[in-house]
This record gives sequence, structure tokens and C-alpha cells, in this order.
Amino acid sequence: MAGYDFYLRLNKGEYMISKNYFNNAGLGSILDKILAGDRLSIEDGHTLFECKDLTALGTLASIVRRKMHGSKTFYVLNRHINYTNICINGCLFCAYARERGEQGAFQLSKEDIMEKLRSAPVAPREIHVVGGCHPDIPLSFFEETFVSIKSEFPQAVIKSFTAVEIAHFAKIEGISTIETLERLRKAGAEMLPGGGAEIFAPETRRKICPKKLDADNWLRVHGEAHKLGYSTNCTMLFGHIESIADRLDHLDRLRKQQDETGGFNCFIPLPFLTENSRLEIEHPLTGIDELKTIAISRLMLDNIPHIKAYWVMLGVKQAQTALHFGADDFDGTVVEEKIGHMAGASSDQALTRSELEEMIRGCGFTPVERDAAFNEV
Ligand code: V47
Ligand code: SF4
Repeated sequence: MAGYDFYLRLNKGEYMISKNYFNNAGLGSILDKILAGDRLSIEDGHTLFECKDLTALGTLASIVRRKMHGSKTFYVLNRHINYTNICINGCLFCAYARERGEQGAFQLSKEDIMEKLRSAPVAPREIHVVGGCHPDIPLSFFEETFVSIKSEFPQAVIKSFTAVEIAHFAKIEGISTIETLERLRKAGAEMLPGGGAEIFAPETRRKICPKKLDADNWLRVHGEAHKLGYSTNCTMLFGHIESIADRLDHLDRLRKQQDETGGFNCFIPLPFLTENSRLEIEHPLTGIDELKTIAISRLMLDNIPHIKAYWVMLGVKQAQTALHFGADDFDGTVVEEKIGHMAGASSDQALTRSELEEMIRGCGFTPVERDAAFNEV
């Protein structure tokens, strides 16, 4: 394979690319594909995971990230609302869920939700609503709540319910997931968050969340949402008992779904936090593995525009580093978060606009405030 050196100038980033260096790291042909804009195969994904040269991986992911977004790093003024932790699914990894009547179980009323929104330090542009699969909260509760939210916070986009919750509501109401999505859209929902994807590979999924909606149905609900005009996000929970092949299978399924229905806006790689979990983990996730997985996600998901460095789960410092490994979004103010913090997240509950901007600038990027759909504001 020919070795040569060249400068690559991309949207305010300049890279000295030595082909010999990438050849020696075993990544020469992958560099060629990336520069040509060609899709990476699952085999390429394995080569990337096997590569020990973290700097080479980071450079490849940064090339793609710079081509797509230059030095911009996005953030949003958002507010999370976790409306209940009562859940019938009992996923083994989950530290958040409780059974009804169990100590620590909670369920917010419509007034509780409105009060939380009113007390947010700044008016949110994105309201992220997710919770457990509660046995009997009717869909009408959310329809009424969303109508009130939209009338009091018309500038905010409601990003609500994982595909798992959508399928759960459909089941308890005896209606289709399409009808569920249509009713929620009419009430004001515009986006679906990416949770509930966990890991798609059936055998591993059965071990970590046997009662949860399966991969095909998770993807089907997102496809239906895309066709109804929702834009949606997607996630992958990694660093538990899954294999590298499971991670690559997961990324490949998301990429195929995106080829078909095209509505995924952002991918969020979620490193597994182990506190209060019933899952036994043999090899705890390392910081290196987190960065590699983020970089490889950027490289494999050539058709998903954004990769989120979710500071709540990664921790702020690792989220900053992730911006040099392919991530271009820093999520947002969040204000109150329970899912990660009940699992041992050591990050703060909230960040302010100026903290977000300072952190982004501090690692050499340009902060850009966005709305929920990634339009610059
Ligand atoms: O679905 C649960 C994960 C997800 C743990 O769409 C855990 O913009 C790590 O999906 N350690 C919910 N992760 C969070 C989520 C999300 C967050 C921020 C933004 C968006 C978006 C989506 O959290 C769950 C599950 O995959 N999770 N427990 C844990 N112990
Ligand atoms: Fe319920 Fe979600 Fe926790 Fe699973 S991960 S137990 S669906 S709250």
C-alpha cells in the first residue's frame, strides 16, 4: 500500500495525514474509504475495535466530524421530566425502576410536571419526557399534559417517550403504535428520544432486558414515527455483557433503518453505569473503550447527522474529550435527571448555558445553541 503524507484542511481543522502512519496502525484502507466517503463494512468495524492506536481512531472520527460540522458543537436549553419510575419491565441493568408501592417509587401528576417546567432556570426549548412502563397511566393523561405544556411553553419542542413506552401505551390502550404516535403528535409531541434501544442482538437483549420490546419492534416504531413526520434519536447501551460483534450489529441495524426511513437525527452512545444494577459485569468499561466506541459510532453511522456526548452518563470531562472523537453535540442544561444518577452518575444535575459554552470553547470548539431539531437558534 502506498505511503504518502498530506495536509487535510477541513472547516477550521487541519490534519497532517501520514498514510504510512495509518498503514502501520492497520487502518490504511479505512482511511481511503473515509476520504472517499465510502461506507465502512462490519469487518472494518472489527478492525477499528482491534486497533490499539487511539489517536489514529480519534483522527479518523474527527475528519468525519469536521467534514459534517466543522468546529461547531451544539447544545440545547432543555429540561428532562421523568414522570414515573414505576415499571413493569424489570430490566436487569436498570437502577431507576421500582414496583408500585416499593420504597422510592414515584409518579408525577400533571401539576407536578407543570411546576417543574415553570421552575426551570431558563425557558426550555426542548422538553424531554420519559419514564417507566407504568401499568395503568392512560394515554389521555399525557395528551392532556402535552396540551397544557404547549399552551404555556409554545416555544418548546416536546421530545417524548421511547419506542418502548410507545409500544407499552399501545398495548394498554388496545390500539396500534401508529395510532398512539398520531394521538401524541396531535397533542403536541414532535420528537422521540432514543432510549430503550439498549443492545439489539437478541441473545444479549434477552439476558439484560427479557421483557422489553425487541429490536425489530423498536426499529419498527421509529420507522413509523419517521413516516409520521417525527424526527427521532437513537442510542446504544454499551459496556455491560455485550460483545464487540453485538455493538457493530447494533450500529448496522440503525444504519439500515436510517437508509429506509431517514428520520434519525442523533445517536447517543450510553456507557453503562454499574451502581445499583442486578447485572454482573466481568470487565468494567474503561475510558479508552468509551472513546473508541464513540469514534467508531461516528465512522459507522455515515447516515446519521449527529453524535451526542451525553455529559450526564460520560461525565463532563470525558464528554469534552469525546468532542475530539467524533461527537458534535453536548446535549444541554438537563436540569434534573434520575436514570443515570440512580445508577451512580457523578455528574451534576444541571449545567447552565454559560457553563456549557465555556466547556465547549475550553476544548477548542465553537458552541452553537440549537433547538430540539438541531436548527441553530
Ligand atoms: O433507555 C438505563 C439508559 C436510557 C442505565 O434522545 C442507562 O436525546 C447507563 O435514552 N447506565 C435513557 N445508561 C436515556 C436516553 C437519552 C438520554 C439523553 C438524551 C437522549 C436523547 C436519550 O438510559 C435508557 C437506557 O438505555 N440507561 N440505565 C445505566 N445504568
Ligand atoms: Fe423500565 Fe426502562 Fe428501567 Fe427497563 S430501563 S426497567 S423499561 S425504566
